[in-house]
Amino acid sequence: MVGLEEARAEYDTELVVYVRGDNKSPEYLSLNPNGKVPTMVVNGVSITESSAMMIYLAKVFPEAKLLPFDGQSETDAKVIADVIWCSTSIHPNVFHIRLPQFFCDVPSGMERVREMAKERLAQDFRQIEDRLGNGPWFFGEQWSLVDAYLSWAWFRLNGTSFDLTPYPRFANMYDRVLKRPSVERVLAKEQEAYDWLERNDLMVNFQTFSPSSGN
Ligand SMILES: N[C@@H](CCC(=O)N[C@@H](CS)C(=O)NCC(=O)O)C(=O)O
Repeated sequence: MVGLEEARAEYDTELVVYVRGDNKSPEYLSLNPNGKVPTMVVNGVSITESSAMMIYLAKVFPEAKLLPFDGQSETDAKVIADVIWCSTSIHPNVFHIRLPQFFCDVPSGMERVREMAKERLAQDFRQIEDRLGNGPWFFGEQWSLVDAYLSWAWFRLNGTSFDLTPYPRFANMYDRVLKRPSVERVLAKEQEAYDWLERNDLMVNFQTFSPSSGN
């Protein structure tokens, strides 16, 4: 959504309510057979995987400078690798920390799942902290959707037992991302969705939510 806002694209959103099982409904699975969010539908074509969406938007809206593509196959491939790293390493590790019950149904094992994910994520966060040394953004001078994606991870981890204190540059980057007008607009829309979920008693409870609770 931040990419769409940065590009000033026209779009509609539809809430996928986990606790109601929306992401496993036949309608949703016909768009995204993985049963996960997000899904983006453009001109009747359904695009899954957040990394594919980010790369798609960067290509369709080059003037928005969503990713630092320069048209050189090799350097563009390196940018794509960083985007995919966010969705294949950072995102799943955040998921393991927030919802270990999705990966282990033995109560005594859940804390171990969380601990292992924290160890792996700490390695990723160290890399991010080092990259931000050439900042102010992940790719240097140019802000990108990777900064937004990483900020989502920070937001999700804030208040958990994952120690964020060794990453002051990352903390600073997160604060700057929150001030981008595109992000402010997205957060306002998200807040409306959260309020609606609360009012309708459909908010996910991270302690009790499990793969079967929505079905
Ligand atoms: N690789 C996917 C992962 C998406 C993902 O894990 N989404 C989570 C929410 S953050 C989800 O929908 N989980 C539901 C489930 O696993 O059943 C992407 O990057 O789009």
